[in-house]
Amino acid sequence: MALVERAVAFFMVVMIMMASMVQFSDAAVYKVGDSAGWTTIGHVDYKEWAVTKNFQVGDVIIFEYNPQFHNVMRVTHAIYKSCNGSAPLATFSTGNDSITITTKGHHFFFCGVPGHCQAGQKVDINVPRDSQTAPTPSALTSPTVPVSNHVPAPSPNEAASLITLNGALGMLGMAMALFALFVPSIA
Ligand SMILES: [Cu+2]
Repeated sequence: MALVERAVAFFMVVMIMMASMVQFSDAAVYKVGDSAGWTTIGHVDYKEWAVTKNFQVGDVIIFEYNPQFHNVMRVTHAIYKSCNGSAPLATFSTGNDSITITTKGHHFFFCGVPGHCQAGQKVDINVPRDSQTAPTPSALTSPTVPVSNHVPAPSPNEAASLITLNGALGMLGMAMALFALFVPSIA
């Protein structure tokens, strides 16, 4: 039954490839501040940096800095606005901190070294609730006009799962075609 075993093995490899592609296809890695990194030098505009990105759940945010001079604090919106570093949700201080975004909505970070947040070393990583639609720059720079981009139906979650399903079915079709080509050659 070598044929069946080889066919099964081949099919399992294809299924594993499909699963990994579906799971990781959207993830991206962003280094905060790009080449400037996480710093007060040069007054990097982290707000501008963030609004030009299309963050998604699963993306990895990297803060790169000299840990002698800076750190990273994840904070609430209220703390973010006040730049008060006394009660962060979490503190990172390795100088090369990778943070995976696991939920939609705003993720607020600043440097907890006194004066740095006030000097602009703060960033709001926003994964739009309606994140299947790429946000337009105008929607992000004027957050008081939120609903114009919303698609009424189906709900974003349904749309997202439909798109994922379609992608998976497409892959399955390709796998079946490959399988059909592969089987006669080992017979
Ligand atoms: Cu700092």
